[in-house]
Amino acid sequence: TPVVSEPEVTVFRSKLPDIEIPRHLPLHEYCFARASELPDAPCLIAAATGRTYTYAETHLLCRKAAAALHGLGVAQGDRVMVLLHNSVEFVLAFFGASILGAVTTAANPFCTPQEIHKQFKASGAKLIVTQSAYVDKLRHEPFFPTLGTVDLTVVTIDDDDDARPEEGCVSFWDLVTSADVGILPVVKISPDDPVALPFSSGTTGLPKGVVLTHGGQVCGVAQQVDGANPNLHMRAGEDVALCVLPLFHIFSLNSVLLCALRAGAAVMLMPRFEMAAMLEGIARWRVTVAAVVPPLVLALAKNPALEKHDLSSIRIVLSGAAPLGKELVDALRARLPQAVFGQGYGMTEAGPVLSMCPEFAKEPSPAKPGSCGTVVRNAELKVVDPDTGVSLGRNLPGEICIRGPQIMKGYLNDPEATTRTIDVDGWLHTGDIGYVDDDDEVFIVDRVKELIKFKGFQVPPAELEALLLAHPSIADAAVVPQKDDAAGEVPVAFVVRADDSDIAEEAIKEYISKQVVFYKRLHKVYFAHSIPKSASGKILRRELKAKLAAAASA
Ligand code: 4UV
Repeated sequence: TPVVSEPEVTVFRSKLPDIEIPRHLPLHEYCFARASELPDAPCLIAAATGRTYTYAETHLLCRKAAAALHGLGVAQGDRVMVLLHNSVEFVLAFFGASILGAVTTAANPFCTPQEIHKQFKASGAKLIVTQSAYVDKLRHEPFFPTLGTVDLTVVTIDDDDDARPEEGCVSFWDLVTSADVGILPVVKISPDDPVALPFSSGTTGLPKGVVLTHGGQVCGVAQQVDGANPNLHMRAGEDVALCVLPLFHIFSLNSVLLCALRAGAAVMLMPRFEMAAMLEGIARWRVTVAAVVPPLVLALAKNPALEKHDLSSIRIVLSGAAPLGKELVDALRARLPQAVFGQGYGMTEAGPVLSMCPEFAKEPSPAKPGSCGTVVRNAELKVVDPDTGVSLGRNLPGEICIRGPQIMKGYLNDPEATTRTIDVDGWLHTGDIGYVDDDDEVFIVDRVKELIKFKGFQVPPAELEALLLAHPSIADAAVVPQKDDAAGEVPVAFVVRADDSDIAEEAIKEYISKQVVFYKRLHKVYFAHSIPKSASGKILRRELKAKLAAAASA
């Protein structure tokens, strides 16, 4: 019989040996596995109130939150929407849902009612945990006409005896304080059951629900912090992780919260980025591991207030979500000489981490400036020619693909988008262009997917294009990234006016601003006679980007 030979594939793997991963454990059991060993160690530090919660307290409160959600009718498989800034309540709601076998879909509370409603609808959530300041968004006609009815339960976290819950809402703490964990139902959770549903546009189109499972997240965390030589070394009872990046994004949820808990470290929760409070918090609680995005590195490198605070506790600065320039690292390194700087490379769909700086390992090995580290353990990475799909060897840039037990199960209710992203052999195609060098280090050089990243936040062009096309004065439109020193990239639009229209740039920007969260706002509108498209009608984004680049260098 003829031998069918597989096409040659160069697979890159971690230099560290694979590890044993307890994939069978539900995520909450896996993350709190050490709670009984470390009952009195700090687990959560709420920077806003100064309160610290031990592992024993946090674990009990998570179970109480589960009982509270159960009392509100949340059952296995249900979706719970969390519309919160980083807070103790975010953590309790997330694990409370997990304990019940329910799924958390978190969103940025700064989103508009329209954006929140889209995710709420798409996820099929019936309950939203939020704070009273955002309840008005959930009353906003025509998106949310049903507040307080059977269709939607709204739980608010910030009411106390002085401020009773908003009308139509129930109080999180009333329910949690009085909850009886004895009523918790016995649920059987399998590794393939979903636990988190972040939204991401992936390589193309509109935001989609990314189904992350218990088993997948256990693997994604284990690849970073488990084993004899963890890639991201955090010490139980000693390390304190800075949690200022938003937990509704996968970087912070997975690599900060879940990893720190699994390791037995403490998590200092900051509700939002505010320089003075962050520096005070770092000094007061002796933060050791700081997860950041490049704009935060820039802000830190430039801020004179840094000198006034004792930041000597920081030993790891992990940057991710967007490219980090070498000059920027050098500028901050001068001010934090004791710290190790490096990058992680993640993508929501990838579970999320593809590669991590090896200098963060328990037994560190060196990494070059600009590298995104080496591929995580128990996973395979390959680089393919984006046009032919042919696997490429070292030092040749192509599309990065990842395979392993940590990647998403797929997009929610979207098998077509799923098969476009994860191929039949199980490879997830990232839409990122990069290469692997002679020392197994990953370098990202470009992005072929549509996605725009403003300070690490996702801006899906298709979403803005759909809004633009809905405007009667606009005949056609395309949105592409423009380079920006502070934000990395900003979205700009090319617009073809309708025949009889003289609509101005400001009017278009305002029309978009009213409908989207701040980081999706258009920074510039260029009027054009037509939008370049392929024969099949796809926008030729490369041409538009080239136009911008040519204009910038002229
Ligand atoms: O889907 P997403 O918004 O996901 C992220 C996740 C980043 C993480 C997660 C865990 C970590 O430990 C960590 O260090 C980073 O951003 O956007 C995915 C896209 O963002 C770009 C790239 O285009 C991804 O496909 N991106 C992410 N990290 C980097 C990056 C990086 N280090 N350098 C350049 N681009």
